[in-house]
Amino acid sequence: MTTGGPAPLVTHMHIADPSARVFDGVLYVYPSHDIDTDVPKDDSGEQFAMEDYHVLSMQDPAGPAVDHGQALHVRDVPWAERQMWAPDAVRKDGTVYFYFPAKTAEGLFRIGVATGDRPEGPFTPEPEPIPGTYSIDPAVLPDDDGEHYLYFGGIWGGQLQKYRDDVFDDANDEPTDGEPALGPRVARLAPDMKHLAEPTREVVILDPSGEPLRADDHDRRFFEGAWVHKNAGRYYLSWSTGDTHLICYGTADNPYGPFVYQGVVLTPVSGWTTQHSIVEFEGRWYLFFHDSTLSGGQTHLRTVKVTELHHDADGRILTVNPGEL
Ligand code: FUB
Repeated sequence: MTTGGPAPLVTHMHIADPSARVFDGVLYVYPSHDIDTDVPKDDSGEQFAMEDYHVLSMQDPAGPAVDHGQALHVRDVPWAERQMWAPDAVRKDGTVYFYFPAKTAEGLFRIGVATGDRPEGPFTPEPEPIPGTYSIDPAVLPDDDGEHYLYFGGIWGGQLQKYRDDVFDDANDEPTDGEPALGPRVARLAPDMKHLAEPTREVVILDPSGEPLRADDHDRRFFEGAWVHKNAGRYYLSWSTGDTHLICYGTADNPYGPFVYQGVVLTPVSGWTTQHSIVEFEGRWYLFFHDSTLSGGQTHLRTVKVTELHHDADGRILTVNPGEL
């Protein structure tokens, strides 16, 4: 694990899982808001006990970042009980749609949506989670034709391994050995942005040889934190590999995939989790990511950073090594 890198966006609170968006020429960052907790650490991530969200804004990636205060609290979400994990937000026709995962009283992650008039919130949640959604880490691609695609999913604590074809069975588990790895889920959003327009489908990630990545390929297989950006007409899916602490990416010619594995976006940071977003601002690309440097390595107390990201002439992403920043 490495330490160092760029300065934290803010130091007065711990934040993670940054989804960066540009509205009206201003950068907005939608992160998780980490808190300290006595909950014992486990592989299900119970120690990630977040209760609310704050939104940051930046006039420029060089900073400073302004904290706009609490935008949504779990107590105001009728269906949610705990663990407000990685969110995202997009704007359509003047309304900002804020997507977030949280656990119900039954302990199952669902994905909700809340709306507001301003990018910084506050956001008013819908009374029920989005029908047909489950697991964690929602991320929305606003495509050039006006359609929006919702990606989500994460294995282990993110519970994706409990589902097959959108159906939950507690007996389901992560595929093993040579079986194909699970991919994130994707569905086009309905015009109201609060429902799926279609059943979700699995996003398949292929090795360049054409074979699906295998479940035992821990250096490349999808774990959590899907993000899709579009550059020069190509769709780029990037994701965390979880227990090997990489952000990898693949490309496709459409939002559903299959995506073909291309390489590493970000090498391991300080802390167990790694999460990110990729956004274009004033003609340059930026990678927002988190690490645990501010808390001295405590995985559930993270901080968000940003660095410029480069695509080469062939569209390949140049790997970011936090130790070299
Ligand atoms: O922040 C809680 C979870 O940790 C996120 O949902 C995952 O992506 C990982 O960063």
